[in-house]
Amino acid sequence: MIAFLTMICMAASIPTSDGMSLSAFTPATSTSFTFGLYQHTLMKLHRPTTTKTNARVLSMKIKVGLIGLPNVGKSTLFNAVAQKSIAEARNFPFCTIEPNVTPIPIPDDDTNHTTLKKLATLAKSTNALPSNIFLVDVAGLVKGASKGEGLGNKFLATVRECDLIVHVVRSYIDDDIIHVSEKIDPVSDADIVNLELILADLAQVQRRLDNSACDGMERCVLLLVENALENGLPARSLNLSIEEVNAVKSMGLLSLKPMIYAFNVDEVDFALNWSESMYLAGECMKQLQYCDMDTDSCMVVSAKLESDIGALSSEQRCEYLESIGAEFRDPAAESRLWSYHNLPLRVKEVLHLGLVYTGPGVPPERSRTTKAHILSSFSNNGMTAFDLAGKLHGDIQKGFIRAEVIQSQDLIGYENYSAAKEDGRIRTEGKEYVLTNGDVVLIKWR
Ligand SMILES: Nc1nc2c(ncn2[C@@H]2O[C@H](COP(=O)(O)OP(=O)(O)O)[C@@H](O)[C@H]2O)c(=O)[nH]1
Ligand SMILES: [Mg+2]
Repeated sequence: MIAFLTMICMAASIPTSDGMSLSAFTPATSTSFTFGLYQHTLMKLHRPTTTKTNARVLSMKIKVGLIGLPNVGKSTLFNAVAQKSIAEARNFPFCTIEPNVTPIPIPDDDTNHTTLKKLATLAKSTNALPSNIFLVDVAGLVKGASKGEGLGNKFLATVRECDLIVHVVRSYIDDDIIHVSEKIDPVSDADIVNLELILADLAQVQRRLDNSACDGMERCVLLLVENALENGLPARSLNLSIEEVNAVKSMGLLSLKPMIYAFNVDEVDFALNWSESMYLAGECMKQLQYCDMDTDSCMVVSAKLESDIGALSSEQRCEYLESIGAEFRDPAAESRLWSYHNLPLRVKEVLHLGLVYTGPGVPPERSRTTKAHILSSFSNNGMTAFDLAGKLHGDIQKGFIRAEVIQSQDLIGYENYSAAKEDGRIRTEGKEYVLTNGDVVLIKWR
């Protein structure tokens, strides 16, 4: 049980949760960097006082890149999540997407689109459209990618466009699947990838600093970033403010992007020992040299199992899981295992995303769609009712009169929108109103 991660933790002297105490471990270092924790502390002490922790400037279309060494299971995980996500949200609006990019609906909460479904029922909508993030299956990275090895530059350019990185780490044993360094070692694998990201950023930052056009806030931030990178620290560990992130935004710095490690374990570790695997994945993460424990997080996935049985119905999956000894009497607990559900939830949490809804309150003859929209609390200091009007239609924004607002959980308690209105539960807000997670908004326009 817990075959692989236990093995790694043993090698790394990490006590497993059942109390094993283990042998010495010297992490494989592939660089002459010193791990500059003291330097890091000093840098933090000298930061300007305007710093806002973990600021993110997100693109309109949120992209999540799957990265990792070849054969770790990125494409398998991508397919598992894509096939299930598309099956879960059949009534997608049609959208043309490039190959290897798939939309994934963001769940409302830890249940699956329950709020959206309830709102759609209340509004008698025929369409319930979830909001999506986009998962990108990036080509495998190899050592030397920062200098153009493998698909180096193409790989890095794709990742630069992403808002968040899911770093897939091979933690399954299968002698039939080749490993690029012929040895399975999640800690060393993840460090190879992280180091390439740091080296690629360092080269890019130094090129930019050599340019005399780089001045003011941009130069200040890049000097800070250069210092961090030279000490083996990802740029995200600097906790840059919105203004600072904006000053270097166009560079798409790789190590500035938040990272979720996805430890790809085998089906036994996943289905039978999920909690233990999660604990061990966290312990593995602590062994990583180029990781920021304050901002990075981890999850456990089983790409092959998820791709093999992910598209089955919940009952069929439970049957299968029972056949290998795992029991999920509660289907909700079972559905929470899977990456198609967990991954967007983690992304939502890490990027501090919320959801707002439109549709209920619009007369059915005008629209029969209830739609969720992503609310990013870090973008542009929060989305206003006016911004949302612009997302719906240019004319709606131009003719904006006022917004009617009610919290979704409050509205769900009523039979319909009119009943909530008669009960005085609907507030009137102006253009400047900053939306909060769970708001249901009806824009009145001329
Ligand atoms: N045994 C096992 N094989 C896996 C797992 N995930 C991926 N593979 C296999 O590893 C090979 C490479 O997977 P792929 O997803 O293409 O890797 P990528 O290069 O990271 O995209 C395929 O033959 C997969 O079936 C896993 O969790 N367990
Ligand atoms: Mg692949």
